[in-house]
Formats: sequence, C-alpha cells, structure tokens
Amino acid sequence: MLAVALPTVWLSGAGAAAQSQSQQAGQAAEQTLVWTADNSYTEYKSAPATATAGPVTIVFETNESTGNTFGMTHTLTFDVSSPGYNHDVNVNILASPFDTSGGRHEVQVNLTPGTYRYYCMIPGHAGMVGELVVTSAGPTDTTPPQVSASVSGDKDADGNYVSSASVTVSATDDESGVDTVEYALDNGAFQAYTAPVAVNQVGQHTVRYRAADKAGNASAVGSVTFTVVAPKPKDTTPPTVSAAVSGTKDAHGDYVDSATVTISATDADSGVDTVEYALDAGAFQAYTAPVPVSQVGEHTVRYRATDKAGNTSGVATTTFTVVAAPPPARTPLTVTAASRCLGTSVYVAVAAVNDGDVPATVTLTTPYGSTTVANVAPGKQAYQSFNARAKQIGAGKVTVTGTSSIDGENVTTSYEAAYNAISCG
Ligand SMILES: [Cu+2]
Repeated sequence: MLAVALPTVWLSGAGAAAQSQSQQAGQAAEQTLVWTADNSYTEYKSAPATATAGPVTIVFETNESTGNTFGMTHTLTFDVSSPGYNHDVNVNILASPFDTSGGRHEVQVNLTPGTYRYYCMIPGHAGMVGELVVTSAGPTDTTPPQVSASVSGDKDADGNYVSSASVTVSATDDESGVDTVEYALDNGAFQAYTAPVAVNQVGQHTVRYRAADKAGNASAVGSVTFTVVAPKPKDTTPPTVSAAVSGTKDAHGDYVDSATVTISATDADSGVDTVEYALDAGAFQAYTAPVPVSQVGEHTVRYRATDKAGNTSGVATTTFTVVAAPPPARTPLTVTAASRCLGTSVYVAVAAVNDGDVPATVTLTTPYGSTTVANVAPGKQAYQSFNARAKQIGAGKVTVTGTSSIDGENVTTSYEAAYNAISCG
C-alpha cells in the first residue's frame, strides 16, 4: 500500500503547482514534452533537450510500454535549488507502473528562457539527471501576410484578355513567413495556389485569393476581376487599295507639267502593313508619300497593299498623261516690211496679217510714222505705206504690236520686221 499511497500525496502537490502556473499563462499549452523511464536507474529512457518558452504540457511515463517491466518507481523532479539553473518551475512527479495513473502523468507548466535541471530523486538513481534548455519564443507574429494578384495576357483595345488570362498570386510575410496561399475562381471553392492560374473560358471572371502565415494569421480575401474574349476570326481578306491622281488638268484631261498619285489602303481586320507602287516599267517600291510624276507622256502606276496577316491585294493600275505646259498666249501676226520707190520718193510699206482666231488691234510703227488699225479680223491684215519723204534711206526695222482677247485677257505681242536700204531716182 505504501507504493500506491506515496505517489498520491506527491502528485497532488506537483499538480497543484503546475495548475497554478497554467492559469497564470492564461492560455492552453501548445508544447508537449515527454520524459520516459524504463528499468534503468542510471538514465531516463528518453528526455527532451530543448523547448521554447511558454506554456508546456509535461508528460512523464514509466510503465511496461516504456520498458519498465520491473515495476520500478522513478521521479521527474525539477531542481529548484542548484545555482545556475532556473528555479521557477516546480515539477515533482513520482510514477510507477502500478500507480493509479498507470505510470503516466501530465502537468502543465510555464517555461521561461534558461536551463532547467531535472533528476530522479529515488535513492540510488542519481545517474538519472539531465538539462532542458529553454529558448525565447521571440516576438509574436500577429500580422497576416500581404497578398496580391496580377493578371497577364494579350489584351485587346478594350482591355480584355484575348483567348486566355493568367492570374499570378503573390504573398509575403516578414515575420513567421507565408504558410498557405489559396485562390478561388468564380464560384469555385478555395484551393491551394501553386502556380499561375490560366483562365481561358470566355466571359467575365473573378479570382479571389488569400494567404495565411505560419502563426495562423489569415489575410483578408482579395479579388481581381477581368474578362476573357474569344480571338478575332483570322484575317483572310486583303486590304482595299485605291489611287487618286491630282494636278492641273487641261481641256483634254491631261495633267499639265506634273501629276501627283496618292494611294490609299484600308484593312478592317489585321490592318494595313505595307503599300507599294511601281511607276511605268519600274519595280515595286514602298509607298510612303504621294508620288509626283512630271515626265511628259502617258504613265501607268501599279499599286498594291498587304495586311498584317500577310494578305496581299491584287495589283491595280491607274493611267494618266502628263503634257508640257502650252506656250504663253500671244496675238499671232505675220509681219512684213519693205522699202520701195514711188517716183523719186521712198515709201516703207508694212503689213501685218492676223493669224489668230479673234480680231486684233494692230499698231504699225516705223521711223516715218505710226498707225493703229482696230478690229483686224482673223485672216485679214493691217497695211500702211509710210512716206519717208526722202530719195533714199538706209536699212531699218519696223515694230508691230497686236492686241487681242485670248481666254478673256488682252494679250499684246510685239514683232519686228526689217526693210532694205533703197535709193530712188
Ligand atoms: Cu529513478
């Protein structure tokens, strides 16, 4: 009976002390430290070497399951007097396989940083001794991880993702570290996030995400919403291409002096990539700006365009003619002058035939006088014979001007004609 009664007394004391410490800690023990003993009286069969400061459940077990087949009694006693050790925990458990707990006892204690010495106080068991080193738990992590998500993929002009989007969730925790990252697609359940999530179903989607750290702090649930659209149908239609010719046209529709060719191309699908043109027999070349053509003659410009999907239009052509600018307008006259004798007097005769299509006003001027004839009809002439009032004259020139209305403007043209020296009588 002694073997049973003795541990009952001791256990009540150790248990009461341990219970008080646990209440002071104000929270349940999270660590469990286990000592075991067997038939040996020189050492515990197993014992922890380290622990973290804070609430601890201490288990001491010695019975048949731990190898105590002799019914040996041991204690787990924390040293509360030897210098150099922590003395703030009072553990003194007496255990034997046949006690009322079957040799297994638990107490709650609160360990502080430092070293505890423990031993078995049964006489002759002095070799059963050891140390438990307790380290600080460090600052407590109460901050949840920071978690974010980004969406990537090919976007269209509206900001929608074409064909598919990829959602990347990132979480960081500066203290205990990230433990779990989870995501949920649309109405699905949260699941572990291990790699970027590809979403290729057409429509609007929401990805929710959250993370927890190793201290158990969970972030709020974040979310990101985006839209996946189907890719546009493949572009198989070449661009539409056209050319316009501009410049000053004459009455025949020909371009006077130069023409400018402007090429336009449109492509509703993939868009225009290149526009090319070739002038007359030349090779195709990139079209970058309107092309001036000034060489007189008939010209052909060929042109074509290619879209970004590689579809090339057929070659179209535009043909036009460039002509030289006409000579300046003039009043055409055929002017003649002649010197001759009439008796012993010299006369200078001047004639000007109107070669034009409209009437002209003609002025005949010589060193011997001047006259103006109005309204000389086409094909008719102005004529005057001027008396030089001399028997002989040297060679000279007459000046004739003709003025007519051409295309609504008065055009005056001047002519000269020479006459010979002459001697009369
Ligand atoms: Cu012992």
